[in-house]
Amino acid sequence: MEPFSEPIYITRPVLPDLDRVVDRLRDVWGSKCLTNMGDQHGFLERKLREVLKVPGLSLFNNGTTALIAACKVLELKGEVITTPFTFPATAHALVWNGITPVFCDIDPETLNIDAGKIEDLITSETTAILPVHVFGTPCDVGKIQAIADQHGLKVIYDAAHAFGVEINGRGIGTFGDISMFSFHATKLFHTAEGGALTYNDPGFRKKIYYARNFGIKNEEEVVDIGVNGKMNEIQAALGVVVLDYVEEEKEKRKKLEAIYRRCLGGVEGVSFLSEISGVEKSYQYFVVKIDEDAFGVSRDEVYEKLKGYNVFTRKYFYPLCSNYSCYKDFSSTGVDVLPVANKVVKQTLSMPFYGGLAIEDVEKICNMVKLCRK
Ligand code: T4K
Repeated sequence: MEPFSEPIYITRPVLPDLDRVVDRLRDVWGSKCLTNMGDQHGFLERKLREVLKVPGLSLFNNGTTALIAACKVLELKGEVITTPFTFPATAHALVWNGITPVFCDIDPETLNIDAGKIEDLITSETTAILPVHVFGTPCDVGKIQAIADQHGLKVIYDAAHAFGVEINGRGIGTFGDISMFSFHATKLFHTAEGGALTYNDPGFRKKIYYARNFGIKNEEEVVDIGVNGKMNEIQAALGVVVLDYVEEEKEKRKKLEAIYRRCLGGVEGVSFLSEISGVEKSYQYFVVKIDEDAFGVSRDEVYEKLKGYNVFTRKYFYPLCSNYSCYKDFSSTGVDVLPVANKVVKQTLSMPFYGGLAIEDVEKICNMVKLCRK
């Protein structure tokens, strides 16, 4: 089969009509305010509160800074239980706060933290649970909250992939104490770089404000040790325009997902992630699992062979955080204590998935996957 003439990546950013972005930037120029919580910032915060169905939302310059700030606001210390199957930012945010990440194994169907294994990891040092809604699939929020309540722990969700996810009509950002969203260029909704924290408790708004703005209260008072986590007006203006394209992008992705499911559904050794009833999905990623024994070739071979066809998939989230050189000496990182994560991370492959792909492109990619078999 002929390779694609142009490289196909796992994603391409939603790029709105440039004239519309320029129009919005004219407003920014007119205001002479480029950052420090101007009109675009305020407008985007209000819009996102509605779209995400959350009572409280504070914008940040990226998701990682937002997560670091959330740990500070919740005054976490000691140990926090999290997942090894995630992007480095999740665990790093803890260590930047002087906290020890304790890695918990994952559920093989959802790839999220296995809520049934959390309690065994709780010690007198544990202050919180930091689960990730991996690839936008919601965690077992009910069970996680029950554990947190019983042991007096905080819950921060890394919802970087979960834009627009709802459980029975409830915004995903309303679960736990605080949730973090990423608005990086690779996300369904983006501001080039950006992020947000969402929360139910209105008391967090001021604390988060200080955490992202040097702790400045007024010209003469600095009341907390904050960072510079502010989203600027150009990012916010871009976000306001991108937001208008999200539903259309989601519809396109829904159609592409249906093609993947139809073309790869019956293929032995290829499986998809579990779907949960009552969940409005994010359509952020489309991930397959390759079982080497049943499929005949490994995930790594599929990844390499697809490159030969000019298709650049990603092995998210390989390697596991627990296997990074900076974490491998932590006590919770052994392969024996994280058997599911260490197995699954060799099987998952994030496929090209963005509205700019044609249905024929996805059909061709699926045929290429089938041709990878020996
Ligand atoms: N928690 C979780 C669970 C996360 O997944 C992330 C970020 C975070 C926290 C932290 O949030 P942020 O601080 O980033 O807001 C990308 C993203 O940079 C990262 O935001 C994301 N997760 C992660 C899963 O993916 P890379 O290193 O894999 O990206 P990169 O540059 O290789 O891009 C992937 C593909 O996208 C490229 O092959 C081509 C395409 N692309 C990328 C960019 C940046 C474009 O077409 N245009 C672009 O501008 O991390």
